[in-house]
Amino acid sequence: MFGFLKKKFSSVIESLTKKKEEEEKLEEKIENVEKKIEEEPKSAIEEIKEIVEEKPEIKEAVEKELKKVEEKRTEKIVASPKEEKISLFKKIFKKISEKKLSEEDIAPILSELENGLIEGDVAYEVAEKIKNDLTKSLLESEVKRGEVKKFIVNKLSESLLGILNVPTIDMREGAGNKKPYVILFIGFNGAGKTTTLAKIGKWLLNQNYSCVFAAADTFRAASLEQLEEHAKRINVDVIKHTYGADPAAVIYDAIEHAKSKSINFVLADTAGRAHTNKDLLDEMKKIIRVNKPDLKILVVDSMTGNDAVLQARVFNEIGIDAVIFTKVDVNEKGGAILSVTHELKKPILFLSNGQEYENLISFNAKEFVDNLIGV
Ligand SMILES: Nc1nc2c(ncn2[C@@H]2O[C@H](COP(=O)(O)OP(=O)(O)O)[C@@H](O)[C@H]2O)c(=O)[nH]1
Ligand SMILES: [Mg+2]
Repeated sequence: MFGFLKKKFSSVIESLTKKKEEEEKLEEKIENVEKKIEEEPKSAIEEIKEIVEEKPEIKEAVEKELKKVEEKRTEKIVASPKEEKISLFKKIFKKISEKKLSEEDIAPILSELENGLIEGDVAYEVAEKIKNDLTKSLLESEVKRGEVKKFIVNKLSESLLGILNVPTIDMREGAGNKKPYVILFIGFNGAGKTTTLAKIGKWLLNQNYSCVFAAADTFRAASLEQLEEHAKRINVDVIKHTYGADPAAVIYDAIEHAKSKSINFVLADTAGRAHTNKDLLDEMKKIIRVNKPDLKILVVDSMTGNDAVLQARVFNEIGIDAVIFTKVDVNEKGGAILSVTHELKKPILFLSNGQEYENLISFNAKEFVDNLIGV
């Protein structure tokens, strides 16, 4: 699951850690030299020379300054008070310190991160946001010695959680206040609506809630039979009309049925045909107008890639309350999850990771992020 993004994150974390550690080492060396100037100016000069050996980009400038210092003769330096010594070396330290981690140093690594994210199906603006967040933290924050990797992992985690931490919704709480609690499953063809609906039905039954299915995908061939098969297997009622019937009326009947039998949940399947979005959306609007569902869940195939954001936008015209991503078991990338949540700002309720009823993971943003960045 999400192996591609995991690999990208881990390689970027390693590279950035290395860069930051180099910066740390340099800082340490500068501190040491500063301390030595008073007691052992000669060896301090030698150490400065060593430092600049590793920094070809500042070598010439520093050596020029060093020459000026040496021209004042080492004896004089030795004899002069501390302040004077430090001021003699001031320009040198400034030159060396200027070469702390700069935007230029980390730009290639962060571009690698951004490209990796985009390749991993993260939308461009989201990848850009993650990159900018990290750049800012790396350039602005003080990092404790030896805690570089932890720092980078935390910053990356903060940025991802900033996208994913959206107040969640618990349908079981909702059902405590309203009977029946009506859930609409919305999404493109093949996204996994019917399968996910059945899984949630089973998940609710396991917790002693009762459900009825509404077969409101009256469009797709075999859709009624598919839902009936699930209903039979887990032993719930299914309310259906014929193919071509008005889906709003099917759901209406299912709600009446639930009321008469005091059933907790109506789980309504819908058609995901996409040949004209307008037809589909008009049909959805009618379903919503007539039945006033309590929860509208968008089911998204996590493999959809960049198109996922477009899908989310199309369906959000009717107002989406929450999202479920399917097929994460076969998804190496996973970026659509970040992009769609960034777009909709709606909670992810579950991840679906297979075709069995129990393949349903309650979504936890922190766990998801920890898994992605290898905590
Ligand atoms: N591997 C995998 N397949 C899934 C998952 N969810 C659904 N599917 C499969 O995807 C296909 C389409 O699912 P379906 O529920 O009919 O989609 P719908 O058109 O949105 O109702 C079916 O073959 C499902 O078995 C999942 O989480 N993992
Ligand atoms: Mg279906």
